[in-house]
Amino acid sequence: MSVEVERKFLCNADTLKKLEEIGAVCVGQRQIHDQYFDTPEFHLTLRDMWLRKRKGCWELKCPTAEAQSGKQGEAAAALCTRYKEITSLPEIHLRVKEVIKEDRESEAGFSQEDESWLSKLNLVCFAEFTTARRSFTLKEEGVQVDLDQADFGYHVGEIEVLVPEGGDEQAALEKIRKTAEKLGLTGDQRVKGKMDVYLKRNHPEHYAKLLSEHIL
Ligand code: V4E
Repeated sequence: MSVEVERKFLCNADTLKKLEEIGAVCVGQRQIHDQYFDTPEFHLTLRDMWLRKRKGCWELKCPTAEAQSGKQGEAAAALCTRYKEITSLPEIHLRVKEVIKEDRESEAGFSQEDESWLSKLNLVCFAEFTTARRSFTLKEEGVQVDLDQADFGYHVGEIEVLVPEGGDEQAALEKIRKTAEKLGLTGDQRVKGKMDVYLKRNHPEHYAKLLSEHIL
C-alpha cells in the first residue's frame, strides 16, 4: 500500500511551456475510464473513501490517519491531499465491509471477474467518466505531473508523489512545494478535483451531502 500525495492546479495556455522550461519530460498519453461505486446512502464517500474500477482493476482511496485527524500543518501542505491507495482486492473487500457493516458473511468468492460482492454490499456505480491524461516526469526524483482533460469538460493538473508505506511524506510535500514554485503556481485555494465538478453537475444531492460533511 502506498500513499499518494498530490496537489491539483488549474492549467492555462502557459502550462505546457512552463513544464518544458523546467525540464519536465512527457512520458505518455492515455485514456482512463473510471467507474466509482458507493451505496445509495453514500456509506463510503461520506467517509472520504473512493472505490473505483480502472482498467479492470479495483482501487480504494482512503484518507491517511493524519488527514483524518484534521492536521494540516503549513499552508503549502494544506493545498495537498494525501490518500492511501489500496489495490489488493481482499483488503478492499475487508475495508468496504467494515464500513458498510454487512452482517451477511459473503463467501470468499470475490475476484476481478466475479462482481457479486458489489450487489451483496449494495454498491452501485454513481460516477463514470473518461479522462485524457498526459503525464510528465521531473528531474526531482519521484515527481509526476499529470494534465487531465475529463470528458465532461473539466481540465485540471496534478503534481503527485507516491510514497511507499512508512516513507517520508514530509519530503514528498516539499518536492511538491518546490515543483509548484517552479511552475509559478500562485493562490492559496485548493483546486477542485474531477469528482467535485462531476458530482456538482450530475448528482447535486450527493454533492451537497459531501459538502455539508466537509468531505469535498
Ligand atoms: C480522493 C478523491 C477522489 C478519488 C479520485 O481522486 P483524484 O486524485 O481526484 O482522481 P485521479 O483520477 O486524478 O486519480 P489518480 O489517477 O491520481 O489516482 S474523488 C474525491 N476525492 C477527494 C478529493 C478531495 N477532497 N480534494 C481534492 C483536491 N481531490 C480529491
